[in-house]
Amino acid sequence: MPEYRLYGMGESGNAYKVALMLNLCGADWEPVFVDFFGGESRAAEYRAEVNEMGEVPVLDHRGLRLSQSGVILDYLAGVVGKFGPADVNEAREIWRWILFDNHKFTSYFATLRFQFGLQKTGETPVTEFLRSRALAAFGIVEAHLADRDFIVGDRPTIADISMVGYLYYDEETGIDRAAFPHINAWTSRVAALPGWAHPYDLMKRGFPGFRAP
Ligand SMILES: N[C@@H](CCC(=O)N[C@@H](CS)C(=O)NCC(=O)O)C(=O)O
Repeated sequence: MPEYRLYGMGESGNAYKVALMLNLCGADWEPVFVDFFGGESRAAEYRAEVNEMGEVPVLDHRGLRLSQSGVILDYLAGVVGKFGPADVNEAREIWRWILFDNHKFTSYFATLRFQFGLQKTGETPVTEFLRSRALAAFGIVEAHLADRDFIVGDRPTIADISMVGYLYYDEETGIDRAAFPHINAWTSRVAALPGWAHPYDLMKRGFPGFRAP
């Protein structure tokens, strides 16, 4: 059995953050497909046996079960010795950006993409609100990246791996991504790292209507 097992599915950018980290580190891992769209992660059994929070991703490392992508990335950086902070100041900065990512950069954009791009709700007051909040977060990251290659320091860290999690999907969100050249250059820099792969090449998709290529 591989050393690491990752519970998730291809559509989950949060699971992709961990899958990408594992791949960039050259870790021995396998995905464990969670039928999120079929309700598996909302079932009592999943909450009792896999994650009481009812979420993916969950990483199993030799029987240790971890959830929350930021915590998992921090754990892996420590265990593998890659993409972590060089000192306590960097560690604090990395957490500052991971928290911003979880609260704003990922969450508004991911929820917008889920409703608008996957569920195809069409425009609603909710999608309008989510897009305005996502655009505000994009603006902050765009400004941060105007004069730097990576989020913290001068090399890729788990802050980058967390924050790019939803940026390689191409489902419609109604956001003009061309308006964010610094973000686009940064995602290309991360995509050039050895071991990078697209989320749909790392984990099986589960959304209804998906047909295997
Ligand atoms: N902050 C969490 C967010 C995880 C999360 O929201 N995962 C989604 C799938 S991308 C999920 O499982 N949602 C289930 C729910 O909210 O009920 C992380 O970074 O791991």
